[in-house]
Amino acid sequence: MSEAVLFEIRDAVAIVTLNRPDRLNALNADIHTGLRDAFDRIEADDSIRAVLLTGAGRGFCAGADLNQSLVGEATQKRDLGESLERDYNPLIRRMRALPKPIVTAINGVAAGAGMNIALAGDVVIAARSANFTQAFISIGMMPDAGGTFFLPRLIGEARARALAMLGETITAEQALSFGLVYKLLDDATFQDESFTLAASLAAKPTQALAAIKQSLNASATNTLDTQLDLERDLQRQLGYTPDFAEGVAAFIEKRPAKFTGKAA
Ligand code: T3D
Repeated sequence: MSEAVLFEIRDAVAIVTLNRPDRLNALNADIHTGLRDAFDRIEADDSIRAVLLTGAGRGFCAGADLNQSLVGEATQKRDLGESLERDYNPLIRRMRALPKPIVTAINGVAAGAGMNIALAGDVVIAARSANFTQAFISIGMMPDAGGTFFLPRLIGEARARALAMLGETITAEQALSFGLVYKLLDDATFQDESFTLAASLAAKPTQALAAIKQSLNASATNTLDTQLDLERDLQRQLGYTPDFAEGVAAFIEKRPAKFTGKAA
């Protein structure tokens, strides 16, 4: 595993930490390799039931590393699509398709693709001191890493277009009021509370979380009819899981449920 991404498993949570704090965790080849390795492990290990993705130091992620990935090419034509195809698009696809919940914990600045990777999470939380910018326009680019998909769906066309075109920085409070993040946590307790939230997801019925994720992903493009059919099919599968039986039994017996996350 690359040093640029730290990986730890605790209480069924995979904690993935972008770890280039002096560069605000800007994405270079080492980080992309580390993320690929991390998701390989997360996908393969059934004991991992939730993911916490965060950043070391005062940044979450400043987007592509302008010194390494994009440097020295100002006078040359550059195929930016190549790195999207190789690194960014597979990452976003894997995050959305993963049948386990991902908490993106935005501990500090989230810029460019760093902001959009954060938005690809299932539960997006931020420290009160965090800030956000679709920085792309400042260097003659457009939002990538799913930004043009997530932004209008999360915050509507008007705000999406303005954020993308103006490239302004918004505060965590603004991000909350726009609906970009689920909640803000105090800086002092951010790390601990982020983990507690991820651990609470890891203790929930994993198959049901996977079904929620699959159905909400699909609802972006489905008709109501198709979505109703999908809900029927997924709910049918959930009815056969041990966690459904456990949840109902625990309710009747007036005790806390103990979910295993196992499939039917
Ligand atoms: O081929 C491809 O890869 C295509 C894909 C592209 C996807 C993208 O993400 S494009 C967008 C790239 N990101 C940016 O344009 C953001 C650039 N950074 C900034 O605008 C600012 O640094 C921030 C708004 C993120 C934070 O500002 P601030 O004032 O809090 O911090 P700072 O002083 O600017 O940065 C601290 C250090 O991090 C500084 O280094 P130094 O001076 O202490 O040695 C700075 O150079 C470095 N840093 C920040 N962002 C990047 C970076 N180094 C490399 N790449 C960065 N993106």
